[in-house]
Amino acid sequence: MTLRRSLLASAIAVAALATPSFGIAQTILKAADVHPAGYPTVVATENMGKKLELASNGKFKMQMFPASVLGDEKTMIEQTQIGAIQLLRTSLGPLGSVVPDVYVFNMPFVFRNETHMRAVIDGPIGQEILDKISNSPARLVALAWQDGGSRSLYTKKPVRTPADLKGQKVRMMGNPLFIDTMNALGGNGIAMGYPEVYSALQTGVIDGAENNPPSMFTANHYTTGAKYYAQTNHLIIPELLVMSKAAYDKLTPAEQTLVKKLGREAQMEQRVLWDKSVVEYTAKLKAAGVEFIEVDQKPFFDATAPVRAKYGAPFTDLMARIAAVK
Ligand code: GTR
Repeated sequence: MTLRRSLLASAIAVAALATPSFGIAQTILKAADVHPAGYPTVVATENMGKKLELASNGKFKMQMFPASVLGDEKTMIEQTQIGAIQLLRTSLGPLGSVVPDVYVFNMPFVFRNETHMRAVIDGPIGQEILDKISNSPARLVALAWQDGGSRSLYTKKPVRTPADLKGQKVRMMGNPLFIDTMNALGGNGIAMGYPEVYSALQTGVIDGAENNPPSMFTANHYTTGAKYYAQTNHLIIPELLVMSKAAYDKLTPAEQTLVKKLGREAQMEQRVLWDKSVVEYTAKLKAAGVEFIEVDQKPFFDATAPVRAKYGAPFTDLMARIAAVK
């Protein structure tokens, strides 16, 4: 049994042994995240759990499994689908392979900037995508959005234009759209789970990766020699809090409303924590010697046009609506 599998097994055992509190059986909700304790998504989800415990008089208790202890995102999405994990904070990246409707938010440069992305997810389009996930056969209930900022490239050799990516192996999230994106930019996209990226950078299996500053710092990727951060902002991918449908269906209608309300509060709380963490971790990366390179986004935008054409074909109306959001 691998360490992850045995952790998962003990997590299930903990849930089965849940002790009654206040005279009622207590339900343990296992929550999971690839990020470590203290990361904005983890803190906001934990606080949601505390509020849920209080509002339900102890009927529900959340137990957080951070730092990928239950596996990479793809594995955790599967575990949430089958009900072994009840609450998951995940990027929409790996979810694209499970619910193709979310591809529209996975495309490079589909949002003008983060303000535009927030306006879209806070409005009717954001709700439509949440509903599409919940109504899909994936057995997931999309509770609320989370913020993952903008993803930029970090490599061992500096990148200023797409031509500089030639011959560079760059880790992308597991979703063919992202591999196509990197290949369209001229590099070699390599799909890999988040927990493997650090050692792949260290051993030279890959030459770079792409992410936001808080992830680059907290996952220690900056210590591997990938110290050139080219600010391409090529992907602005909203993140998500999902509940296993198996767990959601066991709730009363009032509890379902409560979980959605608290999910929405977690969204707003995380956003504040997120903005602070981007400032904090950008400063830490710079202090650690990471060179932030300003790049002209236009050649990166132009090179990825075929990806938007290919994956955006089923979403042309929706993309026009997204572009029209101020
Ligand atoms: C982070 C994101 C995670 C995960 C990770 C990755 O920015 O918050 O959910 O998707 O990137 O690159 O795998």
